[in-house]
Amino acid sequence: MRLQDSPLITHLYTADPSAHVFEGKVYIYPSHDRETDKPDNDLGDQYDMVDYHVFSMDEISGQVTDHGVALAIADVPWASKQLWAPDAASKDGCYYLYFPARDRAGVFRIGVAVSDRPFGPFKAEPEPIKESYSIDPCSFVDTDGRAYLCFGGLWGGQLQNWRGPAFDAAGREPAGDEPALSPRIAELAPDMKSFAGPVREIQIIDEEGHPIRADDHDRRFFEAAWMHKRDGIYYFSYSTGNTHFIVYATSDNPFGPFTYAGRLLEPVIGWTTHHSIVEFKGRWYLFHHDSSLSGGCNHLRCMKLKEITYDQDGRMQVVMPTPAACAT
Ligand code: FUB
Repeated sequence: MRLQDSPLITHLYTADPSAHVFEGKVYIYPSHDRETDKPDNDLGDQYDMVDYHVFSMDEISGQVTDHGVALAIADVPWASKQLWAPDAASKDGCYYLYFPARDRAGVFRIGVAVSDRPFGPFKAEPEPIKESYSIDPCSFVDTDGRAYLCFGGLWGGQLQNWRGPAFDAAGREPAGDEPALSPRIAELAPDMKSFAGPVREIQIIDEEGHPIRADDHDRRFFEAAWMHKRDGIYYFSYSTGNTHFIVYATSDNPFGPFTYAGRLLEPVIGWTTHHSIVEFKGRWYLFHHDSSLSGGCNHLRCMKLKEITYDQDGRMQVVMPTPAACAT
């Protein structure tokens, strides 16, 4: 079976799909894009989302069920605007939705909301996760049961404002041969609602062990962190932002360092690119988005699905689908 290159759903605009297998189904936790009159700028004001829907599939290529609004910004006591890319995790029969939003001071923080069902509705905690900041949370539960939250994103995602212990409104990206900004990781406490340890930087290095440079735009981290594990190898994948690639790096430790390993996805229609990787029934899949459904509007995106294969050395390759009209 070759997957079709068509949007998973067309009745809503959706982006940043984080996929997980819960209770034998694939659940997808995307951003819910909407029309807005906000200006399209490098800070991402046009990504002015106000709620999340959760989707599920019993089978890959099967029907996609929309479970409706799982969380609305009006029900998040600390948030002011911009519900950006979320993720979810499960532990002991509870489900945790991790999401970034700007607080009342305009600073991105990461919140958590809880439900006893994978599709919600979720109830938000009254405050964001202490010591969290920036955007694009990715939860990763290891085979030993320890759970982690990776996060971070440049420009509108404000990672450049966190080069010290506090938010610095004048913070700038490093430049030239300085090390690029690193994504962040913290271990989650047993309650899944707080950090058990300090926020650490995930170092991404090249084949020679040098940190990826700030001016290496084809390989440096920008946003859209995702972590998964296969055959004992930790894979950390991410968007390179203004060069629009999804790339990945590997390590033997979730804290890194991760060695750059290659490119997964070429630029798609639209400025942003963001993905997740999940195993379902023995096969691996890439969920991602592009802006094809809106004819290329950057902030009106649609979720798509592709298969991933691994070679004998664990290198990943995305199987590009046949055009929709020809797919069998
Ligand atoms: O959807 C809003 C933002 O766009 C996400 O947080 C980024 O990863 C980018 O996809």
